[in-house]
Amino acid sequence: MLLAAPVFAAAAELKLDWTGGGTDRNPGVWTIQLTGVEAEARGSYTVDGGPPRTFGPGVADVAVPATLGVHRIEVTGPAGLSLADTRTIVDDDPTPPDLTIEYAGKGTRLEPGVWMITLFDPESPQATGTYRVNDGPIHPLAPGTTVVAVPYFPGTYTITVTATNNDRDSSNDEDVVTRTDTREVK
Ligand SMILES: [Ca+2]
Ligand SMILES: [Ca+2]
Repeated sequence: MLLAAPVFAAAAELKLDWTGGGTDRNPGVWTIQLTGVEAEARGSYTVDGGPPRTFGPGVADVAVPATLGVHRIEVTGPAGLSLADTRTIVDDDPTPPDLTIEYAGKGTRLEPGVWMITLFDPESPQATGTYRVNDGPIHPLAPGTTVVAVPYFPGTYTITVTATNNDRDSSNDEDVVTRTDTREVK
């Protein structure tokens, strides 16, 4: 008795993976992988209930939407295969930089003093700022500590410091903080 020739038909397989940061800065990518099917086999996927899109054998990358909130992909392959995945996208930096102004001095013409501005944002190292004294020129400010001399002429001086996390993945994403300090020099 002859045995029937073995059939080496590969099993159809559908995979769905995700890599990324899960943030609006780096929402990530879903990877659909379809193997073990005929070259003309097709599947389809939808993102957030949108229009279905077709994919074939091999690998297909699908960008996760960068908008905040929950995003879901639903994948349907041939042979009744189906998979789904849900990701929640959060803001990579929901806070303005830490910004402080410290003063050291005596408020006299001999020792008008200095302002020490410290700008730091743990989530956004690219944070920047500006400062100005009264209505004077606006100076750029980098992360770290910056020392600004108080003018030595008698008068009242206000330093205004504004800092941003430069987080602009969407409208209303940026976070800005402003601080002031006023000193009198006699
Ligand atoms: Ca952001
Ligand atoms: Ca921040």
